[in-house]
Amino acid sequence: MLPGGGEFRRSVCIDRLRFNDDGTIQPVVQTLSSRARKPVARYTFDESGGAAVVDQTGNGWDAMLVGGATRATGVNGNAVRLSGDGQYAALPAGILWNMYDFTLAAWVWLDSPGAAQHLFDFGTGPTRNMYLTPLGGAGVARFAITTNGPNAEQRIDGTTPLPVAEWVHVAVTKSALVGTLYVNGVQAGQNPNVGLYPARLGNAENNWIGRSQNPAEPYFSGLVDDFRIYQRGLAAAEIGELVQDSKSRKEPQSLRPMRRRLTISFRRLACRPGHVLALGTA
Ligand SMILES: [Ca+2]
Repeated sequence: MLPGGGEFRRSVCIDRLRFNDDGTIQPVVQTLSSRARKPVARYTFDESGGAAVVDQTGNGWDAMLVGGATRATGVNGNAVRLSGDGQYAALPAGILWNMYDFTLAAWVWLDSPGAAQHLFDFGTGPTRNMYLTPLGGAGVARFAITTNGPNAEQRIDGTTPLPVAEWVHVAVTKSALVGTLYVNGVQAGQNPNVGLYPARLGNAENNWIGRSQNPAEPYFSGLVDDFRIYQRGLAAAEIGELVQDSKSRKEPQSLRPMRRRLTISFRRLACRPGHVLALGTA
C-alpha cells in the first residue's frame, strides 16, 4: 500500500544471488535482456495507405485507422494525418493490460494549440483512463491517469503547452512511483507519487491515438509518427537517444544496397543436397 492510497506491485526475476561470508546478500544488479529493451508495440505509419497499421515489433499489436485518416510525410517516412473530425487510430484491446512501469513516446505535429485534444487516451471510458493532452486545463501539456474520473486524476504537468506547427517529440515514462514527461528529449514535468498504473485500467478496449474517452472533447488535429509503447520506464538518456535516432534517419545496415562486386564460384561437388548457402560480405 502507498502512503497516499492505492498500491504498487512489481514482478522481478532474480537470476543470481551472491552471499557474503557473514550471510548478508550482496546487491542485486539489474540487467535487461535485449527483448526487454525493445518496445512492446511500435507504429511507424509508413504504409503507403489503407486503414491497417502494422505493429513493427512483430508482437502483433496491429492498429486500425478509423474515420478515413490518411498519411502524410512524417519525421521518418510517413506519419498518420488526423483531421480533427472523427479520425483516430484504434489500438487492440488489452494492449496495456499487464503494465506497471511504462513508456509512451511519439512525434507529433499540432495543427493548432489543441486545447483538450488527446494525443492518446487508453481506457474504458471517462471514469477509467490515461491520456496526454498538448494543452490541458492548467494551460500546459498534461499526462493524467485515473480510475475514478477527472477529479481523481494523478497528473504530470509540463511547463508550457506543446509547440504548434512543428515536429515535437513527447514521451511519458513511469518507473516505480516516478512519472516523468519529456518534450524533445528534455524533462518537462515530473510527479514523484504516481501510484496508479496501466494495469489498473483493466482489459481496456478504448485505446486510441487522437480521440478522448470524453465524447465532449475534440478529436486530435495534426500528425503523429513513430508511436512507441514500452513495458518499462525509459531513462532520460534513453529518451534522448530516441529523439536522436529518429532524426538521424539511419537505415539499418542490412537494408543498405550492396555496391561491392561479388564473385561466387563453386567447386564441383562442393555443395551436396541439404547444404545451405549463405551470402554475405567480409
Ligand atoms: Ca513514419
